[in-house]
Amino acid sequence: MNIPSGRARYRPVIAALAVAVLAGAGAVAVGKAPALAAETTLRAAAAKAGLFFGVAASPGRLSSIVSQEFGQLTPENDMKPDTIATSSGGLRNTGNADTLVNYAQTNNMLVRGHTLVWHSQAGQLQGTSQATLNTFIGNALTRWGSRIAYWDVVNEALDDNNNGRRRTQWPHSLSRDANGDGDFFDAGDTDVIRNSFRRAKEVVQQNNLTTKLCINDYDVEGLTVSGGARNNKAQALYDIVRAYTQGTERLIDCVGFQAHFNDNPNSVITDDLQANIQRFADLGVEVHITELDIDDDLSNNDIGQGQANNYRKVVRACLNVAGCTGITVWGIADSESWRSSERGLLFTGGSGNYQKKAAYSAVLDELNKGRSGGNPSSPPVSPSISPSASVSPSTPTDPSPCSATVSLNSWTGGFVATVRVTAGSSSINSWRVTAGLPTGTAVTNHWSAERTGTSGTVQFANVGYNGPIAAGQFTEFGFQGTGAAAGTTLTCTAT
Ligand code: 9MR
Repeated sequence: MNIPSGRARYRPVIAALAVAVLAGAGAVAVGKAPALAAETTLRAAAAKAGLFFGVAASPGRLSSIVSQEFGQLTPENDMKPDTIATSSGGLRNTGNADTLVNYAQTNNMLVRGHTLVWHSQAGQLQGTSQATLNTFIGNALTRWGSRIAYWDVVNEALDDNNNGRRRTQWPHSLSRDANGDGDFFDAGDTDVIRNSFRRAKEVVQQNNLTTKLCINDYDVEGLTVSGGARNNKAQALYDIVRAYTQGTERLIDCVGFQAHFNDNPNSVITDDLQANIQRFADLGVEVHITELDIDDDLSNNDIGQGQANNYRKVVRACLNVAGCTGITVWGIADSESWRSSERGLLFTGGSGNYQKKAAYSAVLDELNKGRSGGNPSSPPVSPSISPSASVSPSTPTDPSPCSATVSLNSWTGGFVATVRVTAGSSSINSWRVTAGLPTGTAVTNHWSAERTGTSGTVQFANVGYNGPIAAGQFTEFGFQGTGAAAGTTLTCTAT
């Protein structure tokens, strides 16, 4: 993926809207995709839909269900600094972490490392310097290398109560806001988030690792909180991710929404979950639901259909955004959860003897519907709340082989465009999107496509992995530019 770059500071403003969709001409569509049989495990259904479905676990919970049902593993506690870090940033006591990584490798599961820089469970690192944190980051990253697909480099950096501020306790006390303007991005500012990601990125590059570097937090899932007020914590996270992905440095590869949903007003499931996932994905990062559990209070103490419907909403919101590439539940069974009284997981039972809940069946069913198997669970985003525009409804017009729609994330003088290419009633092998840009608008960067041209008529063609699209399915690519993109026309052709 090419890296959007070139913007150091933003003034997020809204912009808008989808632009014209012109179905393509002159292309020959090829054979219909066969009807697909439903998968019978979460792991297989998710893989078919193009994402992972994982679970948090510890060595004592590695019963056969783990590798059967889940394609990804997060150590629930065994990679936290209080377990594995020495006071000088070395490693100790890595046995449980090794067990989990080995198990995952044996069973072809992805691993999410959790977590490097965190105010909680810091153990011997509590109060230490950035230099020692950097030493620890280097040691932890190289200990497991590319066997860890994703690392939570920074966890829970933002304050509670929807105040939109960062935490002030260590390690955030290492940050300095020199001019007091409320951000930590200016020349002269020190930022423990930036510095930790810089160190992690350096280690990844020096060691040729494929590990992706994530920032993870809770109560950041919706654009709004209960009652409709803006989710300031989500906005603060968005500002951080934007600053460290769209500027000259691309430090952050992925964003984790913990998704511990409960009846705290800042922790409910809002209808704009999908739109919030989308705006992060529009920055070119992968979005993951990392610690999912859903309090039965959110369905009137119902762990039957009520809770199942809540799970459906969350899974559907992720599936509807191509950049949402994984969902992890925070444990197997209610009784073994950190919040067992909330009965928020997919299984009852325990100790290796588990029974599927209605929520399990709902998740499996939703995953089996695939990426475009359901309607968006959210209405269009209100511009007063989010700088992101919603994806316009895709309206493939048969017999055209494909169609293209765009969603824009714009600010004064620039934009990021996410283009969705949807196959018509037949599958396609390759596609080409011709964009007619308004005068004065130029493309500065693009990803997940080949590009010819910079301004005026610009051609985008699929890269190797995203050319084939099954009937009715879609893929997405993106580009960044200067000027304004509203009024851009798109034409899609396919073979
Ligand atoms: O589930 C974890 C629980 O077993 C630990 O006692 C707890 C200690 O802080 O951490 C729990 O996991 C947390 C995760 O690491 C970060 N996000 C919130 C999770 C639930 O508290």
